[in-house]
Amino acid sequence: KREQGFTVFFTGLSGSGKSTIANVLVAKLMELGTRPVTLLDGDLVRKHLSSELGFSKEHREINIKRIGYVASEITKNRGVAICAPIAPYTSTRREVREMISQYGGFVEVHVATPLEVCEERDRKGLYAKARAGLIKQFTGIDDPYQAPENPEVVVDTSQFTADELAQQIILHLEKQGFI
Ligand code: GGZ
Repeated sequence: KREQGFTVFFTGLSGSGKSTIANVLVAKLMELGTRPVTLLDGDLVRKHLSSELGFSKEHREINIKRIGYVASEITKNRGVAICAPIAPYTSTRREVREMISQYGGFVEVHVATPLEVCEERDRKGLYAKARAGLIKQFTGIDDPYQAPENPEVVVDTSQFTADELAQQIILHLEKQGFI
């Protein structure tokens, strides 16, 4: 297992805190300084890698498979990939898991912030727009989110800070011998 690459794959609703926790995790892993760490955040992937895609089931699947492919290449080369898309479909997440597991570790992290909390925060105003019908196929409103059944880690953003949650993930990675 030593020196194996690995992927931490966050999944959760828009506004659940995926990016915030992922960014703290990246900083902590970089501090350890052992291996290169690559962040594949939902926003940036959509801008640079999936700019032609929308939010239909088909397009979300293509988007997640692209992220999975890049993460699998990083993992294969013994790097660390941190992915933070919504990834609402169980079957797509399973495919990504299978693709990556053949090369190294795969740690699925469910950022389990309830819809009501994400909507209440609504930091980008997207939920209000979705409720008003201005954004269609919005995850949790008029599009599905299939919660993972057996994620390696579930994080609870109502009880802990992003720093504490990133630390919980670090602990899991240590226990598994990835770091
Ligand atoms: C969900 C949407 C949508 C719809 C735009 N549904 O909070 P954000 O703004 O910054 O993150 C969300 C991001 C989701 O892109 P992903 O690539 O992570 O989604 S997926 O994994 O399903 O491919 C949100 C914004 O894009 N956004 N329209 N209809 N989120």
